[in-house]
This record gives sequence, structure tokens and C-alpha cells, in this order.
Amino acid sequence: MKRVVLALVFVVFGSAVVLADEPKVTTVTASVVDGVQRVEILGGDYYFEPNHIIVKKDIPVELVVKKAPGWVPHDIVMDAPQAGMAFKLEFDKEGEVVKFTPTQAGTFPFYCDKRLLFFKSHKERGMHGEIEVVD
Ligand SMILES: [Cu+2]
Repeated sequence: MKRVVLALVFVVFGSAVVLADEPKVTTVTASVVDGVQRVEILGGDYYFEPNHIIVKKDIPVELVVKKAPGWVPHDIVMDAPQAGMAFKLEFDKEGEVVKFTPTQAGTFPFYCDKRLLFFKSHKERGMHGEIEVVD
């Protein structure tokens, strides 16, 4: 009986931890101003906000990435050269600008690749999102 209770506690507690790590989806559609799609996102402990960014194909994007208050360093990594989107940079509270032009429709993940020693990576803790490129 004791073992069953322990297993139940583990299941309930374990799933709560998993849920806490899965960020809620916040979506933004880039607005086109003077032929450029501008989007601003905030990166903090341990999230990107918004984390679902919709952009149009073949129109230049200016992505501003700003850091939320906190001492933990973060970066943003996008590795989709086939779609014209490949970058990796750290950002601060003033913000860094990333310029690229998406060349392929689809959904492409980005994430923070920081990790402290043997702890879970920031990505595993919820610091990830995606850029959805539409025609
Ligand atoms: Cu991070």
C-alpha cells in the first residue's frame, strides 16, 4: 500500500513538474512597416515571450531580442539555413537586432542553448519557441 501511495505521489508531482516546464504558447504576427517585418521578443528565466512568431516568406525580418531582468545569461539559437534563418547570439536588456529573410514556408524552432553544469538546459526548462513562415 505504501508503495502505491508513493508511486501516486510521484506521478502527480512528476507531471506537475513537466507541465511547469512546458511554456504556454503566446503568438504574434509580425507587422510589415516599410517592407520590413518587425518583431520584438523578450527572453527571460526561462522563456521567450512571445514564443510563436508568424512571419511572411521572402520579406525581410528585423527581430529584436531583449533580455528580461535577471542575472542568468541567455542566448537565442536558430539553425535553419535552408530557410534563410541561422543565427546564435546573446542579448541584453537594450536588445539585439537579428536581420534575416525567410525563404521557405514551415515551422522552425529556436531556443536558448545555455545550461549550468549538470542542471537541466534552459531549453528543457521551457526556453524555446518557433518561427512560423507562411506564404
Ligand atoms: Cu537561457
